[in-house]
Amino acid sequence: MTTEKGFLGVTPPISTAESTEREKEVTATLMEELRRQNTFESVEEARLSASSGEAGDAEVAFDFRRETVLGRVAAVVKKFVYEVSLSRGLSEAAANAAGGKIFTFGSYRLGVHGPGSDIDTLCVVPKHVSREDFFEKFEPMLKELEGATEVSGVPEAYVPIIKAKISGIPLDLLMARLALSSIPDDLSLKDDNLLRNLDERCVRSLGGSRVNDEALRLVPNVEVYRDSLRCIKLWAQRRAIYSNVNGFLGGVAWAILVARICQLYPNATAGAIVSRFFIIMYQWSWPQPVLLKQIEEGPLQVRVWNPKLYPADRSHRMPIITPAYPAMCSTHNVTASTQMIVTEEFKKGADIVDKVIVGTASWSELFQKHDFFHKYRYYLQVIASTGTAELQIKWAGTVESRIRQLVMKLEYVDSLILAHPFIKGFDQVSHCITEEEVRQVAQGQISDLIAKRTKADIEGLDGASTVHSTTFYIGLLIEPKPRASSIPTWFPCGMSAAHHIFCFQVGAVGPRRLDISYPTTEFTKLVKMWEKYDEDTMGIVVRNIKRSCNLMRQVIPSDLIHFTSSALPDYVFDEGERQPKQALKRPK
Ligand code: 3AT
Ligand code: MN
Ligand code: MN
Repeated sequence: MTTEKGFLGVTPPISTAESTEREKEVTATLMEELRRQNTFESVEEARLSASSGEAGDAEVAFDFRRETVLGRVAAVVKKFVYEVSLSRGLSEAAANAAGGKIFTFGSYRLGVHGPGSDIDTLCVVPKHVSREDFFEKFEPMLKELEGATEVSGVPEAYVPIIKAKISGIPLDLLMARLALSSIPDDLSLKDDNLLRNLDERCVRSLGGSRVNDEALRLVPNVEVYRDSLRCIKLWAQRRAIYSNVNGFLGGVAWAILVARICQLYPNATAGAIVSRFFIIMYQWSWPQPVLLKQIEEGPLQVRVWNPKLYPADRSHRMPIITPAYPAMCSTHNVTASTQMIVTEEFKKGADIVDKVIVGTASWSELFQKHDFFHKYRYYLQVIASTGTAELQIKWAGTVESRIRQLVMKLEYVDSLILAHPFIKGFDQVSHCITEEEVRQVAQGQISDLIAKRTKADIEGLDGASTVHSTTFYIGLLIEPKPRASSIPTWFPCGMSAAHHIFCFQVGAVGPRRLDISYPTTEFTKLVKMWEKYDEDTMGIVVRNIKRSCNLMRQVIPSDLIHFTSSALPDYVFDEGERQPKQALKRPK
């Protein structure tokens, strides 16, 4: 796509040069590595041209299985609109003309999906079809579809959604009802005026699709963009910094960042884009925002991101702004800690890519697994528990969405440099035979005995129950002691069982406390304010934990250990990841 200015983006490119021979070479080795890493779905996915009306869409990764499923879903949407139209008294002809169309978004739309990806699908319906119809009529129709399994709607979500699996392929289905009497097959969602007079949920549902389409329109070369984004997504996942909810960057933010680098180097190959990506992002002068185009005003009475106007927007540390109206910040959740962590990863990435270019490192180094569970001496565990799988999803999700509040509170604690949230929780199901065991599990103390017990073992036993727990981790980086000391570390000096308060004390330098009882109690209060919180069925515990026990045993006289100290459990490590030395020393 050409523009009046002759370039895409808010500034002219940094360089319009073609990539060098070396950059072309590393692009080839990068693609090999991405294939080796299994980021592509299948061989079939090798790009076959498919024409489509939308600009920036000349090439689409074509995937026969997914396209077949989408074709069937599109037919159900049309049938659904037709039937609702008839029931509203429309004539046969009008009902037929009412249309209905699906749009994809997310990784599938961008052409960067992997074997496990879902298809994010937006169903667009005319004005006489309601959101209730979507859940009351469309959802059952979907369930009837051959090969459909696990169809379940969440109508009360912020973005209402139906999750489904059809012929083994997961789909996330959203719905938008436009103020039009019919939805023609050639409808485009580009026009901002389509958003007029819509329900907010519809505007939100349209958002993902409009943002992806804009990104594809705003990059100079879609194929280079896809390859580069595939690389950056894999890198961010491996480095455990791919997560919007935990204060890192989510898929939308990564997609925008890579698009911006593509704009700055319109003729570069993917290998060159990736190498520029790290150095530019490492040096970016935040909070200057990353924009793919100038922020536009539009027809709605909705807030557009504007740090001059809104203090909340001014507080965004790494603003990465969505390109479709209404412009929003995709990185609202970033905190001081996560910004530091992401910046450090940019630096590490830049160093590796430099070496790749000069030939002293291979791409596989870029995709090495994070070292979160080796990096810190102390960790917080946040344990959410309930008695059923269904309730657990909601409760754990609620707790997870509040974890960044805990991180922000921890950031205020003196001598805590960094609070590093891990990007995912760990789920466990424990079969308990006594109340005491239930209490232990809720406290994160799952003995080998409990861990080994199966459902069958507790069947029919009086007082037995199953506990579902999800444990989240926050790594704590504590300021080094003011004076050098041979006694290596902080150690726990106490814990109040009632409030899960704990503090640390420095050995040689004399009592200096790291008191994090305030942030942790505030946090538990906050999560309990959830409107569906029920103290009889939902547990929340925060406790501290050490990377490993033996470390502590070497330095702390036994009479100073006031509570059963715990080390990181084995399940956070991949097989063979834990240092064999440590594993051997761990007490049985
Ligand atoms: P995968 O390849 O599917 O893992 P993706 O980038 O497609 O990667 P998702 O399917 O999770 O990731 O999300 C696709 C888009 O859906 C991104 C965002 O616009 C929207 N989205 C994701 N999660 C939520 C959510 N919780 N609420 C609202 N929108 C969401
Ligand atoms: Mn997806
Ligand atoms: Mn999805």
